[in-house]
Amino acid sequence: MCTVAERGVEVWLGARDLKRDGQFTWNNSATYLDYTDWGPKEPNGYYHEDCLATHLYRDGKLHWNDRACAARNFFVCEKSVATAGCGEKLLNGYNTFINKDC
Ligand SMILES: [Ca+2]
Ligand SMILES: [Ca+2]
Repeated sequence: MCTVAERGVEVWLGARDLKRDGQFTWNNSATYLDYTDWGPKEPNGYYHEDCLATHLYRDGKLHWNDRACAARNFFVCEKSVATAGCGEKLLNGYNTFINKDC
């Protein structure tokens, strides 16, 4: 079940901008994001918020937020589509699971 995100809990998504502030790359491939879903006025953390997480905004939906990497969050794991059993297709052809089958 993916109910963690549905309740609005912050979840790490696996990207950061440690090398160049404001230029986020995926942790597993070092490629720049080819899709974004930033919340209003995000990313806003500059040098103090370097990791990508979800956040529940006033529209009632989860969008992206840059957040301090030392913050404690839930996390997602990804599996290739060929071996995936459920989940939401979110990133680069992979199904993303929230704390399930990790
Ligand atoms: Ca930053
Ligand atoms: Ca932020």
